[in-house]
Amino acid sequence: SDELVAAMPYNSNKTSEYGHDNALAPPQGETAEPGSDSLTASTMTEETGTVKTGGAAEPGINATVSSLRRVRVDASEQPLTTNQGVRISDNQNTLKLGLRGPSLLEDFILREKITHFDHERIPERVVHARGSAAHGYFEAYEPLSKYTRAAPFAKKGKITPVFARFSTVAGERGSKDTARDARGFAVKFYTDEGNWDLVGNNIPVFFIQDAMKFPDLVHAVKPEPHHGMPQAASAHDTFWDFVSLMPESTHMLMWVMSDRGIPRSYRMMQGFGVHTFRLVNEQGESVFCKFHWKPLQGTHSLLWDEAVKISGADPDFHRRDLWEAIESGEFPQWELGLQIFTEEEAEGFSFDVLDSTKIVPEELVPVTPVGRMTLNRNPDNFFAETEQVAFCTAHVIPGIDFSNDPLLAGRIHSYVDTQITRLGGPNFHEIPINSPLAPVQNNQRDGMHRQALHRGRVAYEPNSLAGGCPFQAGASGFVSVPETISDDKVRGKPEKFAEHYVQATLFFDSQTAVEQAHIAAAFRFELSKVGVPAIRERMLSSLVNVSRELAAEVAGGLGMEVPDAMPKAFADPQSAEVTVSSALSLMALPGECGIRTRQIAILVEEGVHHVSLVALYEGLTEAGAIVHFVGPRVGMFDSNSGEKIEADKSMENSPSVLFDALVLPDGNAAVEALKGNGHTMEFINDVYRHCKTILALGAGQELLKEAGIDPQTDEDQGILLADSADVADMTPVFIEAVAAHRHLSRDSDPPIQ
Ligand code: HDD
Repeated sequence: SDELVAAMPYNSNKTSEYGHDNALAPPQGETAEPGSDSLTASTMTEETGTVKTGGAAEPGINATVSSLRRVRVDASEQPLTTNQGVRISDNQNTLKLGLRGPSLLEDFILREKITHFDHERIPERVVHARGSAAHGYFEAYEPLSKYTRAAPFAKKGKITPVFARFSTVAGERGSKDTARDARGFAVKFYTDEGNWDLVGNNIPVFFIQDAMKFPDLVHAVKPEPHHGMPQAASAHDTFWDFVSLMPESTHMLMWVMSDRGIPRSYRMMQGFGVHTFRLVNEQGESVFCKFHWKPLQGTHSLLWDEAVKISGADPDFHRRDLWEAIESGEFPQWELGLQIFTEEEAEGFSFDVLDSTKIVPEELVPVTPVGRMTLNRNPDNFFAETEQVAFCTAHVIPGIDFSNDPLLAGRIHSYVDTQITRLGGPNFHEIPINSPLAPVQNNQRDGMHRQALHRGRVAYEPNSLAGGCPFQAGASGFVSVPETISDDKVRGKPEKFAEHYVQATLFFDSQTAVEQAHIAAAFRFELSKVGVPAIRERMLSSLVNVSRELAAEVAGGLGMEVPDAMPKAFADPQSAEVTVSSALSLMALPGECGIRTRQIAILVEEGVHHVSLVALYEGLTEAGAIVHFVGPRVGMFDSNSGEKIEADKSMENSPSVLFDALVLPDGNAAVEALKGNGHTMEFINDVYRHCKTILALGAGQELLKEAGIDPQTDEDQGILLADSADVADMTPVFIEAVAAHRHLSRDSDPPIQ
């Protein structure tokens, strides 16, 4: 297989490419025990590979790479050609009659190039247009055969290749990453028994209960149709008009207005399948199930002021973060957990499990970890993979089935349908990123962009001319769970669907005080952008039903009185099993990642103290942080020892919102120069306001004072002072403070700094 790897085309710009010198690719054929730390260094092996897919994967090679290999293009040391493979001699000049004469129609080279260019764009996704994706694998902890025959859970340590795409919902393809929004969390499992897509969000509930309302919801949140504004924002009249008239949205509004609506990174958010699904075992017995992804990097969020500023400084903030982490070998991981419960248990719940605006509290049904996903390879080509990947909730495999959730039903239709416009026809399953590893044999034929060469004269079933093949798989195929239903044909909802507030209150009451304050501030911000007073008032009247304190806080922020509560559709609901759930607070999942991949800025100027900064740089880098020297400009600076320090970022090109922590350097001359630069104060002020850790070394403490921060009166653990000589002792203290993510005792509304 060494030869095989060597023969593979590779992208020389990618450090993590297989076959590349110094590649970060996993060692050949290594197998890791589930749960061991070396897991990140393993991919598919003969043993755990996909046996049913026309051969096991090559050792050390992720099977998705093999399936994409035939379409990878490597142009190194190759001549330019047309799409017909004809070599192009001149790529600069049109064919003309005379140097100053007219261009000739016969210039097929020009025409092919321009024509192709003219058709480069495809329609963007109608929602979730903005996204980023990566390859990886899922590894099962234990066989789950008691509950499901689904291939990925067939045996302990079994590995299934995946492709995961994260997205915002409302913004267009080129919009900013840090908008307040739900985030898509879609995972395609290339299983032995066909593709399974788990198309979820980072929020476990949805705005609406019935797919019938989806176009209305999306029309309301998208830019208003008359003037096309605002982009990637829910803070406008049509959205709040709609949701204030749809009290079933209230629970999800609480989540989106919480800090979960502005994650720090795609790597640091949870994922949820949202709907109740079914698991089905070999005997055809089924249980209900909810899917949860838990990031092993911890769950962390931005602050709103920070998110707004990042959207200007780096609209690709989340895309860059995911890409860079994977390129550097810091492979993000999520644990998959299941909430499993029976239909009988579900009947006893105070809420309806077919209602996607409700969670099943973890205190009622615990989450059982069943496996782990690792993303370890960036796509080769954004368009071919991230843009063309087609997730469909209808893509399930034997062992996974649907519940009767009416929102899910509409989705089962919508996703396949939308790809036909977006990807130009019914053969999108043949686009390499979408094609299953499991073999595809059926009698579907033709259509736009058909790739498969179906052989023989038979394209129907039953047949005798092809020996009856391909034949029906019977019990080894997908068999829907039988369900006896005798009822009226009706447009309506079950009774428990009419209760809209109990779980919104559960969510709010389960938050820490800081999180509650952020929720109130988010409602205030969003509603302050609403121009029609009646909409603000209606939304406030709905919030009264969630929490009078919340409604009062938001009303105060809008200069309004608290209105009367909105009449409830279901005045006397069954009492809830759970009234506070710590799992709903973001603070509940701190993660195990320390300061790995955290971005730390060390300010530099001419005359900066050399020894202390180099020591600190090394200590932090060793702990896995990404440390940048940030100057008034990029380039070389003379330190106090005469040695050079190179600034790879400038305060102009990288304001402090892009970093997780700040170091103010020692060195009198440097500090004097930094003091005179307006950018320095902005830099410090934002780090302070956003509750991040600041370490001031020696004379650098002057800069804190200059910025109006008095460390003596400030008791928070995120402002650290040290002499340059004490850097070695201070480094672990600093690391601990950065790992805390934020020092929220500093958080105030409005900000004091
Ligand atoms: Fe959806 C895309 C998640 C309800 C119709 N949806 C889309 C994506 C995600 C979700 C993550 C992007 C997939 C990707 O990365 O390509 N959607 C959800 C969740 C929902 C939900 C978690 C509620 C539980 N969606 C929903 C409904 C409908 C749709 C009710 C229609 C009836 N969603 C679509 C779509 C999209 C889509 C129009 C746009 C692009 C695409 O499918 O491929 O079909």
